[in-house]
Amino acid sequence: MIDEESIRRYREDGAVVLRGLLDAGTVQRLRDAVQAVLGDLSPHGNEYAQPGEGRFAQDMFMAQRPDAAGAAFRRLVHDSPLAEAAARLMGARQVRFFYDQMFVKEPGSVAPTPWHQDLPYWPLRGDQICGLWCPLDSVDLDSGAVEYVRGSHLGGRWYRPQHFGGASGYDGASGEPMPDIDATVDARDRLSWAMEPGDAIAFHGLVVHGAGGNRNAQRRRRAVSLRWMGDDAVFDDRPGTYPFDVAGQVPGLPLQGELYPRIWPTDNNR
Ligand SMILES: O=C(O)CCC(=O)C(=O)O
Repeated sequence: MIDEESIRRYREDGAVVLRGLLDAGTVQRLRDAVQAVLGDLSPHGNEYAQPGEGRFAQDMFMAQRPDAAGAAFRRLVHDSPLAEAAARLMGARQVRFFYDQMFVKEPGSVAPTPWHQDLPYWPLRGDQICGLWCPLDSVDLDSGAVEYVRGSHLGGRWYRPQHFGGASGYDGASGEPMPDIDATVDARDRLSWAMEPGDAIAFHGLVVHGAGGNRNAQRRRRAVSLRWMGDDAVFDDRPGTYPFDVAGQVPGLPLQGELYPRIWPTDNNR
C-alpha cells in the first residue's frame, strides 16, 4: 500500500501525498458526519470567519461523539487504511490513535490557516507522530489546499503555538516565533497537491504547514485530519499545549487507554 518512494518523501520532505486511500463510501459517510457536526459544533469547535466572509470552522474529537457522526469517525479510525499507512511511513511497529479534527472552508472564506507546526500544540514528544489530512472535496491551491514547507521537520526548530483565530499564544508555551514563511521560503520548497476525495497527505508533526482561504466561488473545502502516534511518542506534560484529556496518563509513557487505543497492528492487545 505504501511504496519506498512515499516513505522516502515522508522522511525527507515531511509530507507526502497518498492517492486513493479512502473509498467512495467512506468519503460519503464522512461528508454526512461533517455536515452534522457543522450544525452542532462541540465546545472544542471554532468559527474563524469575520461577518460577511465564507465560513471557516474546525472541530475536534468527533470520534468521541455518541451520535451517528461519531460512529462514522470511529469507523474511520478503527476500520480504514489510515493507521497502517501511518505506521509504514513512520517505520513504527505499532500505532495508537491520538485524535481527529475537521476543517471546513466554505466558498469565499478568506481566513488563512496560519503557518504552524502541530507538535508544539500537543502534549507529546517523539519523532513518530504524524497526521493524515483527507479532503472530502476536490481541492487545489485556489480552494485552500494545505501547503507544507519541505524538510522543515528536520531542522530542530520549535515554533510557539498561536491560536488560529488571532495573534494570542497559549499560556506558558515555549518556542520561537514563526518566521514570515511567505517572504522567506522559496516557492520550490512549498509543497502542495491538487487532490481528489479519497486522497490523503501524511505529514510529520513538526513540518511547518498552513493554507490559504477558499477563493473558489462554488466548491466547498471540507477535510478531516487524523493524528497518529508510533513507538517513540510519549506523553510530555509541559505547559502551553492544547488541553487534551490526559487524566491518569504518565509522563514519559505513551498516551493510552480508551481515548488513545492501539489501532495497528490489529489485535486485542490494547
Ligand atoms: O485544513 C486546514 O486548513 C488545516 C489542516 C491542519 O493544519 C492540520 O491538519 O494539521
